[in-house]
Amino acid sequence: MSASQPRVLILMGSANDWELLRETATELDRLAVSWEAHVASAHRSLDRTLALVEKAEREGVQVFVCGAGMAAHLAGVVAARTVRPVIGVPLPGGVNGGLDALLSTVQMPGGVPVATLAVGKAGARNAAFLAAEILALGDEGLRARLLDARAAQARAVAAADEALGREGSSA
Ligand code: RP5
Repeated sequence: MSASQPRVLILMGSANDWELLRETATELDRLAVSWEAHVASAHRSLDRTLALVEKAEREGVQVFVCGAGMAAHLAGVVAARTVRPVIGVPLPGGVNGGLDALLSTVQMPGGVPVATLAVGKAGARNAAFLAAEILALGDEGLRARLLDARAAQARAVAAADEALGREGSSA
């Protein structure tokens, strides 16, 4: 949990999901966005999950990130309870490397959206960036930090190309 009042609530269907959802927390820390994380299963602890969402709303959480595997309905039930943005991260471990979780998360009925990202680590990292982009609509400092992060990515690609150096040519 980060120190100040959380702006992002990270929910995961199982403690075992923290290995990947930690990526979200790490990127939020890099962007100086406060967060809090909880284990909250859609199927095994529905009432507690909904109570966590309501409490988070009262306390000012602005974006929800929900990661789950298999029959991944966590993001969907959270979206059913709130009109704040819900970002879904399908996790691998089930059928076809997480295809089950992807479809369970993305196939929401019209009117109850879940912004569904890639399966696994890339999705978990992008959940932080997308949450930050939403928050940055009203936060110029955060927008500047996002632009810095993009510039750092571009520098890293250029550095990787340079490191490839002579191996990158038959000459
Ligand atoms: C989902 O089922 C969880 O999100 C997890 O990814 C998957 C397996 O749960 P555990 O057996 O690890 O508790 O609800």
